[in-house]
Order: sequence, then structure tokens, then C-alpha cells
Amino acid sequence: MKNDTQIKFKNSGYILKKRLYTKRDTLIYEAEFDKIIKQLKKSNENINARWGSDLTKNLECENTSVLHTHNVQSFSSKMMEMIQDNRFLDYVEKIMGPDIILHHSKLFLKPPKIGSAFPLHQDWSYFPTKNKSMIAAVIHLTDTLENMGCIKLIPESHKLGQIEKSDGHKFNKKIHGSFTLEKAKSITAKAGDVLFFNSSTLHGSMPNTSLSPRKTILIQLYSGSDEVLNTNHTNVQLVLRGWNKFATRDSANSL
Ligand SMILES: O=C(O)CCC(=O)C(=O)O
Repeated sequence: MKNDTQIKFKNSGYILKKRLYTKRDTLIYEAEFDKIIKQLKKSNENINARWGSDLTKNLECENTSVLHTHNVQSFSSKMMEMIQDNRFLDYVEKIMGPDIILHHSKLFLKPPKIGSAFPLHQDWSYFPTKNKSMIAAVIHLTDTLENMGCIKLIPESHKLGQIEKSDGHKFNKKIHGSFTLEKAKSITAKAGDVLFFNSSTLHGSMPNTSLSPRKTILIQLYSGSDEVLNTNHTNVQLVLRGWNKFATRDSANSL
């Protein structure tokens, strides 16, 4: 039987769960976040994941940046605890059922004044699965106001299904001919709020023009009853709850 959360998520393609983590939790995770950024900066790697898309050329200047790494749990055990938190997994379970697999996590820091925009896109093509169970969970570690480059999305757009060439790198008439980032619904949030959305929900974000940093961790999750179709995208295949029905000797060995 479907629960209210699942019904709402299925209908809207997203759900914002307020105060999933406490203020105290987010202060701990924000300190870990800052520690990761410090270490990344020291590494001299390119950590700017700015898309620099033609689609957002008119919305941001050329020097914007969004600092990024995948898999925060590879840096910090506290970040792993945040992902394994029972309040978080109980909520994910309401949406996708009892078998929950971590695909990957990613940190995004949109710096004050120069935080990059993300064009409207769907996520599914980066990591497709057979039964389309993939969802994103954006954990807000700072309050995120409109001018801080909060996530914006098109409610119910997952009902359009998986649109070809929807990765956001080029103009797509079905997406950018019908919807704009400016008019998309802004999901402002407080630290501790978590935004869940379907991998076919159209979303993006405006630049951070405020004087405060926007700090989020995005967790990508799929059901253990679903099969990931091959891509080169990082997939840590970590069973957070229940069982992975498609794990094989080869898949486990590929990690
Ligand atoms: O964090 C954001 O503003 C957008 C992130 C996003 O769209 C993505 O990673 O697919």
C-alpha cells in the first residue's frame, strides 16, 4: 500500500522535507564540508564544476564557480553517518521502499557573489536504471534563499518521462522551448531541510549573487530492486538498507 509521502512524490516529482536534520547536526556536517573544501583546495586539482553552458550565458558572468567533489563519504566518517542516518533513510524508504542503494554523493559549494548557475536538465541520462527508481536528495547545510542560487524545478515535469538529450548541455526544444529557469519553482530551504526529486524532474539553479555561501550535499540513490544500466559514472553500490538484488561477483569486484 502506498503512503502519503510516496503518493505526493509520485505526483509532484519532488518533495521538500523540512528539518530532517537538526541545527546541531548541520553545524557538525558544515564543519566537515569546510574541511573537505580546504583539503580539495590544497590538492591543486581542478575543483570548479561550472557548466558554463550557453543556456545560462545570459544569467551569469564568465568567472562564476561551483566547487565540487563526488563521494564525500570517501573523505569523512561523519559524512558517512549523515548518509546512514535513520531519519534520512526512513524518509527515503517511504519514497522508494526498503532496499536503498547509494549510487554516489556530491558536494557543491556555490561561493558568495560568483556561485554558478545550472541549466534546466534531467539527471537520468547520467546514470540510467531499468526501473527508473533513481532519486536525488539535496541536503542543505546552509539556509538557502532565492538569491543564493537555490535549486529550481518544474513540478510534475517527471511526467514528461525520460527526454532524449536532456542532460542540459545543449538547447532542447522539449525542455528549454517550454520552460525557463527564471520561471521554475524556487526551492528555498533552511539548513537541515532535504529536497528529494525524481531523476526525470526538470531542475537547475540560478547563480549565487548573495554575500553568503550555499553549501549542499546531493545524495543519489536507487532501489535495490532496480538495475543500473552501464555508464562510466561513479557508482559506489553501497547498500544503505535492505538488499541489492542485482549485485553480482563482477559488480562487487568492480568497486
Ligand atoms: O546544486 C545545484 O544547484 C544543482 C545541481 C544539479 O542540478 C545536479 O547535480 O544535477
